[in-house]
Amino acid sequence: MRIVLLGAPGSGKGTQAKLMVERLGLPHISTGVLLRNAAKRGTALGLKAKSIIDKGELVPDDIMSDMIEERLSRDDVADGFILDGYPRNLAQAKSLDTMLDRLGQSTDVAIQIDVDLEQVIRRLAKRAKEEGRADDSGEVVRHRMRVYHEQTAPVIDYYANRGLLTHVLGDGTVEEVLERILSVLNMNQTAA
Ligand code: B4P
Repeated sequence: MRIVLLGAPGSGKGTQAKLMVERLGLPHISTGVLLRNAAKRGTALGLKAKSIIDKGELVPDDIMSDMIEERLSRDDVADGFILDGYPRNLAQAKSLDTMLDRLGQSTDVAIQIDVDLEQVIRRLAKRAKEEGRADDSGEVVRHRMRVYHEQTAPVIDYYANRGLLTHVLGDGTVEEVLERILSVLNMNQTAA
């Protein structure tokens, strides 16, 4: 199963993807994690990405498509994946389809996790205190939300128009949200 997780920053994509790995046995591909790991390693790409992430901007599409193409070409994703944080704009959505097409694959479902703005701002403020991520505080969060509404939100319609979109309410505990996701995937029997 090839799953794309969509949602605003702080909606729970990364949190849910980690739990879904245990339940579904699929690899988790997070572009945020790939970028932060590259930054920690101090590669030229990682350092460039860090300066962009810390401002709340999107990393350029060509960097992201190279990164995703390399990751999707590995053997462990042959039977599926949970993609978290990509695509983040329409160009990336089209690019993903082209890449999957070349591999003889396609997206099976896109899950949009819906959470209201106040709640995501509260969650990111809490994470800023706990983990010190530079992009989780103050004006940078507000900018990330603007970028999300302008560039990422249109991706929801892209998948809706292809009949692949399902919405899940992201309010409540992480376990409640996980059960809703497994339920839309018809996997809730395994969640008991
Ligand atoms: P990401 O790492 O994807 O950051 P994120 O959107 O904040 O999501 P994340 O998965 O970390 O957090 P979650 O909502 O699970 O991206 C970071 C940056 O990288 C982007 O801004 C961009 O600059 C760059 N980037 C990444 N992909 C890119 C792309 N494709 N193109 C260009 N640039 C790209 O969790 C947030 C917090 O909420 C956590 O503290 C969690 O514990 C909490 N939480 C989650 N669910 C909860 C619940 N139910 N209740 C209470 N708290 C909850």
